[in-house]
Amino acid sequence: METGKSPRHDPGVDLRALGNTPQDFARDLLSNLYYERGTTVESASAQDMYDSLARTVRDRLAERRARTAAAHYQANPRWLYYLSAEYMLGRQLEQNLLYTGTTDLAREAVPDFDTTAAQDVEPGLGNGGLGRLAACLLDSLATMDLPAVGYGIRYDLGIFKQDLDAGGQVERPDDWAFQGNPWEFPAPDDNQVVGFYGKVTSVDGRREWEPAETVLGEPSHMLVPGYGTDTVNIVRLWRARAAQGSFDLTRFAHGQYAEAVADVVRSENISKVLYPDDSTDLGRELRLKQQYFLVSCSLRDIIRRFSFRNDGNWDEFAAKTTIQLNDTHPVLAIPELMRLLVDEYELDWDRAWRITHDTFGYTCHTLLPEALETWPVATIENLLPRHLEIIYEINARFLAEVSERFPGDVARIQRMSLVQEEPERRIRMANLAVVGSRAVNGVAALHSQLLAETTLRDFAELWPGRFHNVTNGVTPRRFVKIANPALSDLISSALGSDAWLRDLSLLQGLEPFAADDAFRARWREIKRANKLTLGVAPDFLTDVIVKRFHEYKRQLLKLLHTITLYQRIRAGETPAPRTVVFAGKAAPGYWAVKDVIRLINAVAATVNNDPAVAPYLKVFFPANYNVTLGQRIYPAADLSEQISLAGKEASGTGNMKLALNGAVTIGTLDGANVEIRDRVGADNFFLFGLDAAEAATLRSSDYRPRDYYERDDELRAAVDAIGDGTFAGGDRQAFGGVLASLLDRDEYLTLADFRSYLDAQAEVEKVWLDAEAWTAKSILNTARSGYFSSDRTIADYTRTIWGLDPVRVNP
Ligand code: GPV
Repeated sequence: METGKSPRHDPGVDLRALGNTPQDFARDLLSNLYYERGTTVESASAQDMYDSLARTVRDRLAERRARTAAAHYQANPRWLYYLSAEYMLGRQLEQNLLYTGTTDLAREAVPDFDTTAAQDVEPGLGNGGLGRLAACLLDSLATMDLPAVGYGIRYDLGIFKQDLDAGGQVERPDDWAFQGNPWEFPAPDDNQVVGFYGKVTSVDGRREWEPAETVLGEPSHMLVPGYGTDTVNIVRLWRARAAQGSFDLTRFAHGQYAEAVADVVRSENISKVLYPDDSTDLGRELRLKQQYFLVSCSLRDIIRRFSFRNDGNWDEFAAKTTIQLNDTHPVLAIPELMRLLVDEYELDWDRAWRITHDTFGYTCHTLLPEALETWPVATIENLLPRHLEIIYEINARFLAEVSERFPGDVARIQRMSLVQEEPERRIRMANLAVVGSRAVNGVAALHSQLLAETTLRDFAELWPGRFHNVTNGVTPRRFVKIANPALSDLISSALGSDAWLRDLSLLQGLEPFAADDAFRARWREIKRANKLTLGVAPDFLTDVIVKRFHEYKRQLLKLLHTITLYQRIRAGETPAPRTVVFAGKAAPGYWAVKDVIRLINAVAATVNNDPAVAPYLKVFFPANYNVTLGQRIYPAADLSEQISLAGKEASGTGNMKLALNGAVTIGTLDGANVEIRDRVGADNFFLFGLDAAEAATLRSSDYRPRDYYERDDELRAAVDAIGDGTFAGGDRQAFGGVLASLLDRDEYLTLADFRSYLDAQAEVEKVWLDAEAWTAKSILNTARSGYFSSDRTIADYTRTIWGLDPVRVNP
């Protein structure tokens, strides 16, 4: 048991008396309705019923959780702690019904099940791929019985909700827990005190930090059940609270109401809102406060848990504890652990450094320079003065090591230093992460290779053994079984069991069915039905590009193709009918792509209102792409667009979700696309575009997008249509920014890849018109994508980086 309180108390009753007969379930539901909500079946609102159902399901997991905690206490295992500023957990109800095997019981017991289930709100505590990956990894860790805790921040407001107003993105706050969150267990007694600002003094030869401000971190946890096992792990989320007594009664008495709560508000703002900037470094002080808040609370909690069975035995710490840093957001954990060990537990520096270094692993998720976090020295000095001293000390010792290996190589030392000098002094968080970790990994084979050759090259030369690849994966439970129940049933009946849900390599067994007419017909029927559920035409090719909006992801390239299709149809051509689905959010301040969203919707309005075009082309932009919407889109997709400029997308994970649902990919050799193509076969993947080396060469040469524009008539016509008011009621200025960015800069080589992309799309269309050939490719994509299960990802981490053993939970 890991709460630290009365570990071996055995209540002497069997809580599994939470039975699974329809009577048991109905009784527990009623009991929750009466005793937790204080209402009756007759007067229950949809929210009352939802909350009671959630508790009824949750209690079944809670009992497994108690057994898991007991097994973990018994085993005293090596633990994995996953530190992440983001988790995109997705809706909980359907998952937890599935994992407890109570779906049918719930449908029977709840009067209006669909209305009740529709109350379930997805906790959107992340931006995109990085946050969703964290959730998939937690799912797989539990499924594989590995002892792990996820640590994160319980933001009051998650990723904003996206509305479309006149085609443009409008952001609304996501007050996700407004009606309460029945999945969460508060643990206020496990709170931690976090310090900020203040000064450092020397006391008896030791450095002592006296913070000027303190905030409470109050944890709560959500359950993370494994599939097909009794293991239930937790994700522990911290919420900032003002210390008791922060309300200023004196000010209140003087009528200064806002001032009376100023301290409370200031403290609680730390976990108020998720920063909505994906893969860009914003550099706001509050963000640094969030990062330190997460790290400080989590490390103290980790030490508390360690001390419970291994008190004071610091030489065991790194053997019992491995902490994975999800990108650089939690990298202050490195100086914070040093501070705790040296200042608070009084270990000498070298011993503390050995422990720290042996404890951490760092996963990098990008190659984009603008995503590599740096913080001004002045900001850190003000907020975390002792941490800055520690970072300087780490740097001094590290640079001495570099000088010894590369004497006189001043340029190298400047590049590797944790401190950037120009144009202002800043701390390079990725460098700190690499120096302070035992293992560093990228998230796809190409990404890890490029990291070692470019972004982190100096470090890979110094410590080649520290660098690894762990290709991302996705959970097949949520993204196939729950998202696509009909396809899952077909797969299970073809394979003779549902064992594939815990061993996705078994999907290979589907390969022979690609040649089976009846199976192919059934496969197509399911795709058709899934399109109807999504609300798109069942016989059109469903062509999807769903992901965060970024220039490097090149939604504009897809749009240029769409405009060309429109112009061809207007000119009398009759291409294969297709629906182009765009979905995704843009960071609120990222105007370049907000204009792209506006342009897509302007094109959609023109295309969708043109009766001459209607039989051949539709453009669909459902608002507010999130996990829930993704679960509806992936099963309906025929074509998966993965068209980032090669060398820019670290991995991608939507590509995997789509392939597993039978979408065929059109893509560049970027991120995990490379591995998808290797596995599904070049014949079952539509490749186009520059590769990473070619793209880098072209970008560093005198690239002139206008040359491509002038040489290609269709490209010119499509670009001209953006600038001549075709999609803006004649207003030539409406999309001037987009036009200029394409013709003057085209940073992501959209025009250079346009013709190659259109050629590949022509190939797509040819194959699509042969429904049998297309379906065979679709089936083979599913059959050969078992590698992209996050269970395999976890097996790789466990083997190459974490060295964890499973702990089985007694039934
Ligand atoms: I750095 N990623 C993200 O979602 N947010 C970030 O802040 C950063 C990276 C993404 C990458 O862009 C994807 O290529 C990758 O698949 C995903 O992280 C998970 O590794």
